[in-house]
Amino acid sequence: MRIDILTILPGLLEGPFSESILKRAVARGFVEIVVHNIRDYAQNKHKQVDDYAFGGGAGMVMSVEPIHLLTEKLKKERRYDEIIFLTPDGEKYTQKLANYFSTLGNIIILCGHYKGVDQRIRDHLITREISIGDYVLTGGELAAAIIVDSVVRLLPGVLTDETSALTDSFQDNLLSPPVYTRPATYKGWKVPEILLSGNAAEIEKWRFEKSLERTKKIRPDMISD
Ligand code: 6GU
Repeated sequence: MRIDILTILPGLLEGPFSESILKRAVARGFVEIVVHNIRDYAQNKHKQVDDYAFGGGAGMVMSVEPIHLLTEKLKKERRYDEIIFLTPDGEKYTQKLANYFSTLGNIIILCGHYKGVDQRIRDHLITREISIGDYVLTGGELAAAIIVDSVVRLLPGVLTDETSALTDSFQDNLLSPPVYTRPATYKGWKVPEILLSGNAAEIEKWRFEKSLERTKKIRPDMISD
């Protein structure tokens, strides 16, 4: 899979893909992540990538031209399955979308900023508009890191324990059960006896009950919806 990220703040995306599982996924060639600075495609001498909104109003708007030049260049090099715009007024991001994105070959992610982007970008270049939740970020970069993380860990071979993505919260529509590791007692805080019993069937049953209990309490909407 190849992911091209278009941003005016490439520095914000230097960290997230340089550690741990994502770093290894890149090093092993499971995914190629390319961050592009939109400013490199500005055609004016001040490298300006935004401008005042027609009709007035507060806030700058990201201009069509540099983003169009960049997407056209990329589209000449390969076919893209989706060109995603990250924006608080997009479709809500879920595990279902992460699963879908993980099946694709090449995607472009455009990080929004300021008051938004010129609507003509959304109308003519973008295939999907995504929000990661009902709150407002200063820009789409951190949302891009979240989406890339959630997608890349699903690529076959990326997780060392191949089954671990299958037991995720949300993958089976229940939150995960509590987990424990050694020591069995820490300053009087005990691990539930059942987990030390070696009875696999009973442990499985206990985990399911705990998942259900947690979900009913914290996310009843996940059960009743
Ligand atoms: Cl994708 N972008 C911004 N700027 N804010 C958000 C968001 C995205 N998702 C939730 N809030």
